Amino acid sequence: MTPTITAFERSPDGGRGLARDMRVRWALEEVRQPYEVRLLSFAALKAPEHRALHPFGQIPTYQQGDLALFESGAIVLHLAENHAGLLPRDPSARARAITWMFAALNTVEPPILELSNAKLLEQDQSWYTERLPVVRARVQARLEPLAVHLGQADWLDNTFSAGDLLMISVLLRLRPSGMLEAFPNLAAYVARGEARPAYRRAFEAQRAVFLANHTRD
Ligand code: GTB
Repeated sequence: MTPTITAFERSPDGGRGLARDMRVRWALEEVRQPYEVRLLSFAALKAPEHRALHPFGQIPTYQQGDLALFESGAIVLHLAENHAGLLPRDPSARARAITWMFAALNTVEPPILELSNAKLLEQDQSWYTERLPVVRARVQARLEPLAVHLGQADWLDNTFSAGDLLMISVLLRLRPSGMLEAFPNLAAYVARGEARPAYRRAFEAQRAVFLANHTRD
């Protein structure tokens, strides 16, 4: 049965692939699973019908038959566990790849999100310019050891996995800050992810939604 995911009808990311349906689309493309997309307005996100699928009233969700999931990380893990291509078969390598999925979402993403939120929501606060270097330093404190770990390798643990998919998705959110450029190996790692055919297909699919809604205005 073809799964259905949800995405923004009008994504505030302007078609740059930064909303979290993108990581689910990318995973679906990596495992070659066709999918459908149900687009939601901001009002529809908070309606009871959607909250029945996603208690927090957000995107993305994933439905396939009787199964309904929310949380992009859980959806990517579900896809990785049920299709070949996103997790190694060797149990230890598999556990390490899942560790990197958690590292992306639990350790690296929070300070990046804090930086995005500061820029988006706090610019007019009197304390903004004082706080910004503190928030940037927290991001830096995650990028430095990540860059050391990656070194000159292509991927975090030998072969491309769902850990890389999530880590690259998280790092992409940093691009407007210019902070990635200080780490050429991380910038190259992100570019390597973006160059994957599955990423390109996912990116074009989410961008097509933005362009369709944009030209209708
Ligand atoms: N932990 C959840 C997950 O990983 O699935 C978080 C889901 C989430 O934050 N969803 C956001 C949402 O639905 C969209 S992705 N927001 C609406 C709401 O909460 O009412 C976050 C996002 C939004 C915008 C940009 N952007 O403009 O660049 C990037 C990312």
